[in-house]
Amino acid sequence: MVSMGLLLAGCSQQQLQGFLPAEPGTTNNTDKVTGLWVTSWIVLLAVGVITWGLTIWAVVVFRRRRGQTGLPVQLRYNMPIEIFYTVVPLILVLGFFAFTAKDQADIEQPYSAPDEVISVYGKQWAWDFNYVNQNVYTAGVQDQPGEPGAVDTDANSALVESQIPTLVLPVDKKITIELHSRDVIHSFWVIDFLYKKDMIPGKTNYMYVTPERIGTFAGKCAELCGEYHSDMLFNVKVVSQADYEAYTKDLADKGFTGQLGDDYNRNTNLPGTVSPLAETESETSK
Ligand SMILES: [Cu+2]
Repeated sequence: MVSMGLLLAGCSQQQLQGFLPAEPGTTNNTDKVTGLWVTSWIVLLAVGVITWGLTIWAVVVFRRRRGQTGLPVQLRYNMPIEIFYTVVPLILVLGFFAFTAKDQADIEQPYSAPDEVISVYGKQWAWDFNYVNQNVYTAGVQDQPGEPGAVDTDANSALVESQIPTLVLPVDKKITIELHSRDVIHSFWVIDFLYKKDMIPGKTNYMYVTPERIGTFAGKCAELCGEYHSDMLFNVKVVSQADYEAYTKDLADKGFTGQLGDDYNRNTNLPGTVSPLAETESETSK
């Protein structure tokens, strides 16, 4: 334990958190995720060291020596070893499962009284953000073919950096994020929040998060969703409550009031929607 402490004392912050991007305390969940990640690696490296050690030991001790011929002594099985390598992995797998399930249940625990509700729509290839409590919104500019833009990985599309949508969130507030899609499956990923979740047409997914660090964090779509998927970027700006109020008030003053709801979805073939063609066909067949 002491040697472990010494070993860890020599580590940089980046190494201590297993090279995950977020700084400690970025959200109420990041330290939990980092802890699970780092502890898993320590356990797995210990398993690795024991396994590599035993392998090298067996290779060296039981190597064929000069003058030896024929096969070595053949063993059918060794009961203690059989039990050891059945029980230990079982304990490891159950342990990983239990700790993961516990952290996941914590992270997925809905807020009974969120301070803010944000309704996000993913669309090819941008984001609409609805600030539900303030009844204001921002509409992301959809990337499209055109002159090459500043952030392009793709020479034929027109997105420029200033057009990347920004989601503004107040610090230290409980936020419920509703995730929707207007067309195909996307995935809402804020890298430094160490969490992402799919946005599925016709279904609402939820994320519950309390941002705890003021700053700007990069977000992107994490589900291949078509030609300009790589330009489906956004920023999350975590600000003070006062700045948040000023931002949403400014949106209201500029006339961005109301919500961009399902009526802008591109899909019309969801369950319960009848195709206009099917209606005329049934009319003519009468
Ligand atoms: Cu996408």
